Amino acid sequence: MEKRRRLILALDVTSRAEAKRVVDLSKDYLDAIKINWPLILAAGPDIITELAKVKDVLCDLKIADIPSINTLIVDQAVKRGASAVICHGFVGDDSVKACVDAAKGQAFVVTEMSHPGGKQFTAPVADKLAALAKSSGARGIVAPATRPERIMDLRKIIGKLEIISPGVGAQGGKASDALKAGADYIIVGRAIYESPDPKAAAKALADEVKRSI
Ligand code: 3DU
Repeated sequence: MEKRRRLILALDVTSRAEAKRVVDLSKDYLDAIKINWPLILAAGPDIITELAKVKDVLCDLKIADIPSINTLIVDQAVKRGASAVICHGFVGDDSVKACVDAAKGQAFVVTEMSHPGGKQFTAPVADKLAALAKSSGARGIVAPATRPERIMDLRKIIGKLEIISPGVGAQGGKASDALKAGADYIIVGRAIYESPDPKAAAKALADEVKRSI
């Protein structure tokens, strides 16, 4: 995943045709495409391979199982062309290590989640989850654009690891705030794919990124 445009599209649409439409319109402004269960279940896992021909694909499966199953899940994603995966850390260091090993280091660990409920269980242990990402050899963490002050806190724990940050747009976070707080990439879904003009929406975000870094 190159680090040029700093924008990752969260492609949470539920048809192959819509996925293709949004990607065609926005691809010039993206470093990667993040896909999650809605699109994988709707279009089938080969969508990973198809999208990987256009951009790096980050598989946001929020993997949270025992180590042996985590390995199987990541192997399947990588076999289909995923460049990186996202896993949960609350399942413990052995489970995270299984993801990191299977992804050859290209794994991101979820810390404090960006939605209001993220404060309930993930926020109190987010610092530990970030430390776990670091000790496991993960590439980085997922941290909330809705709470830029937490991005700053978590950065102190992870050092040079990367921060990818969802919560911009539909969830109320601002790209510029997240980037200024130390995020390496912003993750944006609805603000692009639900826009009447996804190309203009992606360009506006790309312009905001340029002004913020
Ligand atoms: O709110 P948006 O439509 O921009 O989508 C956000 C994406 O980021 C979505 O795919 C969701 O699964 C993911 N995500 C969060 O929103 C919050 C997290 O803490 C972690 C991932």
